[in-house]
Amino acid sequence: MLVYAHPDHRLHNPSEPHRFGGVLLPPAETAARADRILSALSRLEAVEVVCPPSLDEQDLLLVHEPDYLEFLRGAHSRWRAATGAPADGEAVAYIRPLPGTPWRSPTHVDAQLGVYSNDVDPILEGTWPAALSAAASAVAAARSVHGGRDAAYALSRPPGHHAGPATFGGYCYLNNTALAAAWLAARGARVAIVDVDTHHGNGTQAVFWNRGDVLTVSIHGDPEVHFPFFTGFAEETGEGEGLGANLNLPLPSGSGWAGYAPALESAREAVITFGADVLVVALGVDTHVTDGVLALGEEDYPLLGQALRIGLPTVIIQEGGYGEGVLEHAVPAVLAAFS
Ligand code: Q9C
Ligand code: ZN
Repeated sequence: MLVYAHPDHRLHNPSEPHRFGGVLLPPAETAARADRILSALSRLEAVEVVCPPSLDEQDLLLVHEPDYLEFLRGAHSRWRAATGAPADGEAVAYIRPLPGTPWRSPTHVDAQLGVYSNDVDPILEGTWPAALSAAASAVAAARSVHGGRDAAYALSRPPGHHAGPATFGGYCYLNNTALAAAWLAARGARVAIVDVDTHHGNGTQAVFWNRGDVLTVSIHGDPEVHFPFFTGFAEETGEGEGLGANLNLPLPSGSGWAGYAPALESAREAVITFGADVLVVALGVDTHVTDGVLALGEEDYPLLGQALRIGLPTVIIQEGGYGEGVLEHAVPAVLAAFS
């Protein structure tokens, strides 16, 4: 398996705890995650690890709004100038516009943090270069598959599938999966995305909501009770040209392989019916029982890897997965079974 990984991911390594449901928790999405995956992958045979070339930043416009990109790039230094915070400070939104009443686009960075995010994710001094490096891995993997490779894996972090055209959230800043798919679609490919992260790929859904040339499928824990809550329901099928090109397969909280396997089969059928000529997999392994949303076990990840072999050129992008021992086992298990 060809693996793209970039060391700049370490520039985004949040450390401030945040309160979730009344409990103060340390950040789950840290630099250690990618290091853990990479050392586990090096124990697989036939793994070739390559540092991707720098992204052509024009490619970001395939997915993201120019004002959002300008904000992400400059937010930390503007926040320091406005607040006197130190270089290692973590900029987090504390105020947001209210719906239902007119509001003016704010010029203050604290207010802009609340316009561009819907969560408590921080912007650090190194968030922008780290997010760029994750996107570079995703686009490099897409490029190599476009160039004739059967498959490539991007060890992208921070992850991407919760980032929308102009929003960050759920640990995601640039939508790596959407960038890989949009890059391929811009070259004429008919692209299917299958998102197997345990959370709905809301950012990816938003990016392609009106597009008929990219199918978005997401299998995830019931958003009635799990992040991202507001989207991920079966009735969301896309709009305009995109009507019918978005498929959500929410599963009851705590579903194991018995519930998961039929959803995967529906996803496979949708990809084939769509007539895709390339597949992009958003590979979150937070479906593991220890993450508290779905309840896959160690033995299920080889089955997942096999099910993702649809006979299409395939780009695999890392999304979530956090639990001790889970990343180390599940990511190599999926890639080995896929290969
Ligand atoms: N117990 C990805 O998997 N919720 N993002 C935190 C803490 C945020 C997940 C709740 C979940 C975001 C890429
Ligand atoms: Zn997730």
